[in-house]
Amino acid sequence: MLIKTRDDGYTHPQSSEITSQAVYQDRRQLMRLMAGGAAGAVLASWAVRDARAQMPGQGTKLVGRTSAVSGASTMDKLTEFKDASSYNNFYEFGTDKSDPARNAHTLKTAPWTVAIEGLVKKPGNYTLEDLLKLSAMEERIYRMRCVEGWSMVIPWVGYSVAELIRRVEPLGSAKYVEFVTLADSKTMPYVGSRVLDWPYVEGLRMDEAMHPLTLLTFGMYGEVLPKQNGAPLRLVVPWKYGFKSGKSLVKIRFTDKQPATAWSVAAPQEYGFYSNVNPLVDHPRWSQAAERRIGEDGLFAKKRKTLMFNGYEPQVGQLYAGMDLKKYY
Ligand SMILES: Nc1nc2c(c(=O)[nH]1)N[C@H]1C(S)=C(S)[C@@H](COP(=O)(O)O)O[C@H]1N2
Ligand SMILES: [Mo]
Repeated sequence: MLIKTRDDGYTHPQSSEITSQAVYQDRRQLMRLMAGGAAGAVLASWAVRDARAQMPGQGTKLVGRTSAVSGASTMDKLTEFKDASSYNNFYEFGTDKSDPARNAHTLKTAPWTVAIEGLVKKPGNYTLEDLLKLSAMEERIYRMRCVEGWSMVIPWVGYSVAELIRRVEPLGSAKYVEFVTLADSKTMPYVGSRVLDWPYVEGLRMDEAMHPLTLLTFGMYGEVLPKQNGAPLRLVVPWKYGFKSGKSLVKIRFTDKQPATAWSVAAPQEYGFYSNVNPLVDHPRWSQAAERRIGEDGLFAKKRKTLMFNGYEPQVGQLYAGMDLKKYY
């Protein structure tokens, strides 16, 4: 196992700066679960790091387990935790970038179960505890490129969703995977609003879901996910626009038909099923050739060029060999 100490000056945030007391209790509970899981060593060190980060004045450096998945990490400078946890899209909690951080405290993340349904040999309800123990956690530093033209670089913690998919044994007839997220109007103030059809649904072709880069994500910056980032578990698909990465997942369904996904239903001419990051295919209302890196580029700073498949072309390009990406946007 490779251990890497960060040398870019990144300092772990004090947990008191980012969590209220109630959230903090939840978090401790989860940390205990994680430390007791099958992935003992990695998770224990994660818990220790978390504990160290809570001591005032330690300036703890983040130590991460480098991902075993080829191409899973980038050398780009990390986005500050405070930016990654305060500038969000999570429409269930409001459409303003600052709404999720302000409103998501009402989300109840325990107990939590994920239903596995459809064309699969082992359907059923899997608890968060089951899922935490299912495979070893890795830290992967991925770029996140939002379709609106901004990007971040975030150290996510999780494992390839392929690990889960293999365990539940999809049938040969399963061609797509649908990811359904929580829609609880009691705790999510914008569920019921007409911006989108709820629940927020996303989907991937089976081979995309099975790709090792596709991360079932439980944490970021060495801690469990903040609620505004999709606690207690979400998907991160780094070569696709951010909206493909559904937050607060409650159902994973295997199907033989391409799922009707939230944004492609709301505005089909603007958002397709594939939504691969592609600087050569513009959004009908704006160019996708460049992006602004949150926290790094000032308002008047030059944007950076957007990379094909968000820079993951060597890993995922083959999935789309021969496809017309202007047609399958
Ligand atoms: N359930 C749900 N998941 C969601 C969204 C949402 O509105 N609801 N927004 C998406 C969009 S548009 C983006 S860019 C990413 C943002 O993830 P982040 O806030 O963790 O950076 O989450 C995606 N996942
Ligand atoms: Mo987005």
